[in-house]
Amino acid sequence: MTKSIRNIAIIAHVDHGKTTLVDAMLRQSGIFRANQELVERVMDSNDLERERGITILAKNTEIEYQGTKINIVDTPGHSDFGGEVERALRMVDGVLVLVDASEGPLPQTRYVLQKALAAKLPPIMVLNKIDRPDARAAEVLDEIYDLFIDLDATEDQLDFPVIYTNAKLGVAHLKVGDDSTTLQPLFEQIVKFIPPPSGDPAAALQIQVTNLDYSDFLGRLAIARVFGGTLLRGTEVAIVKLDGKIQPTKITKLFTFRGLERDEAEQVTAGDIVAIAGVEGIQIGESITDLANPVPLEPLTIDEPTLTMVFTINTSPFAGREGQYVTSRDLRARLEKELLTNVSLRVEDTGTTDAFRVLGRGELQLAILIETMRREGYELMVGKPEIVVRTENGRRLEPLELLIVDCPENFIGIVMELLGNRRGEMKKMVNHNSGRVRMEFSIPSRGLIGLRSQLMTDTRGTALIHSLLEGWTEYAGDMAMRLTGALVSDRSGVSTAYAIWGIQERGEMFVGPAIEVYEGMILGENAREDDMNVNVTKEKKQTNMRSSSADEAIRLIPPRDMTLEKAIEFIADDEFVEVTPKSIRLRKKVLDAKKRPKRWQEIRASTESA
Ligand SMILES: Nc1nc2c(ncn2[C@@H]2O[C@H](COP(=O)(O)OP(=O)(O)OP(=O)(O)O)[C@@H](O)[C@H]2O)c(=O)[nH]1
Ligand SMILES: [Mg+2]
Repeated sequence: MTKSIRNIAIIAHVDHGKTTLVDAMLRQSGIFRANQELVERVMDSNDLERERGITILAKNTEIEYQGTKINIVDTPGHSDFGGEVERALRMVDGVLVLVDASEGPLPQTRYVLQKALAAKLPPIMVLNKIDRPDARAAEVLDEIYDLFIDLDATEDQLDFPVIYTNAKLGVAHLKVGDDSTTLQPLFEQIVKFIPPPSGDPAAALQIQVTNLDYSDFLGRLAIARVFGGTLLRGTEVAIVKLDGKIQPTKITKLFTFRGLERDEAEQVTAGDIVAIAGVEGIQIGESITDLANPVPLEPLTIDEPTLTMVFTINTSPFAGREGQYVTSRDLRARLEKELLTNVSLRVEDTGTTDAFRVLGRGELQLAILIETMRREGYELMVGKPEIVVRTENGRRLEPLELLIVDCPENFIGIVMELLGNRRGEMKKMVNHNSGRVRMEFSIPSRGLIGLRSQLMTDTRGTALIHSLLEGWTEYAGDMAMRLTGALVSDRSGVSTAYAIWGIQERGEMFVGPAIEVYEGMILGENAREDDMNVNVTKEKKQTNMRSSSADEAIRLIPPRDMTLEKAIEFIADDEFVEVTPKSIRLRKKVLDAKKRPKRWQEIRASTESA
């Protein structure tokens, strides 16, 4: 009586339309009432996903097509969340590889395809956004074949079906321009081409956890794939921990997916994707098997983190004013909780109990974690992101990226110079004769820190950049860092318009008037290379004499809005970003101006000793 099942993941480069396609699939599967109001990109359900319009976490859903149950995992396309894709691939038997019919394959297309091919998952190629006026489906398909060949795909793997879609309208075509008006051709290909899950319902129980969820009533829920056997509600089973230890437990509830809902089930069988309650303490990658005959599955292994940032308790003079959780114990507990679900993150202790080294895949991944924490009421400080360096056989190695920059022709020179300073090496340049060029560089990951904002400034917001971890390379030596110093407050007080008016010609301000400041807080970017201490609290002297200059109207330039990501990109080694639920402040690590080493002396000394 087991229904026919297909398990698929949708993978692609960022923004190529995965979540939009899942929307259309859900709508057309008849799972919603005809008049049911649905938000756009319904799977992007958490606040930060909706605000930013990107997917951060991989999520499961399910649809029915002519009696076949199709479990779908929507995955994020941004490279910082690649760990989500790696773990989603463990759940499925095939993938939809989406490619924007105008942009073509980009670095994350390569990354996810490589992972899918390595896992021997058959791909269906979906060329999306065929409605774009600049769509070039035929050319893009050629680029995709080239990519497969480049990735050493086997003959079989090259034999993939191709579907052309407009995910926004919910239309799929087998040939560009055929008369289809629905996604039916896509559903058909999924059922026809993606193999049904293997696994025998009568075999020994083998389940692997690939995600965690939490319910107030049921506690921890394991989202898992049943690889073999049948699991009945209420049975005693064994959790095989990552270290091989066995923990007996009783399954209290079982759920299968249906659209955006979950249905309670009495039993689940090999092939299905399920949510399981009664597994307190279970972790991602662990197995659930028979108690009498435990046969655990291989634990999940995923790529190592490449970027690290130190998270510290807030030691600023304003600490504890705006947040609820401020102690090192709070910070530790929160980071440990994050590790349960965020498989690509690591946390290490440092020499002190007040600071933790957090390792991840990129600046955005860590910024999302920090933003989530501040919304939950945490206060903390973070230091400049650093690249993870490895030593192998006495050689110092650092991660290397493939970087693609797409920009208007007239910025080629500027982009090349900027990347040259960051030890980027140009490998290829393609001109599609659209006025824009696409350049490929090989560059140490270090060179990407803070690159995005600088590139945006230098190309007036027109450049698109994408990167992909390529491997490890010999440490490339020093790299140009921020060339400017900071404008630093020399005292505590409240900023005044009059004082800012006097300071603003020195550089660019980050604070406006009537802001409370403290000694050592960064007020702006100095135009020169050293730091400058300034008094931003100065009041205008009252005077009886009228002078034309004193009465000159005070014109303030609006301060640069330092978002969390901009602040993280900006800070130097001797600076922190202070994060609270209400504020983002930048500060020097040493607040006392008299004790603070001069920035350049300090940095030179540290690079000489390294
Ligand atoms: N013109 C056009 N736009 C589309 C189509 N499909 C998606 N889009 C738009 O592309 C943008 C990105 O869509 P998403 O569905 O969020 O892309 P995604 O692949 O899920 O993005 P990430 O999860 O962040 O990697 C949105 O503005 C969509 O409206 C399409 O077929 N045609
Ligand atoms: Mg998405």
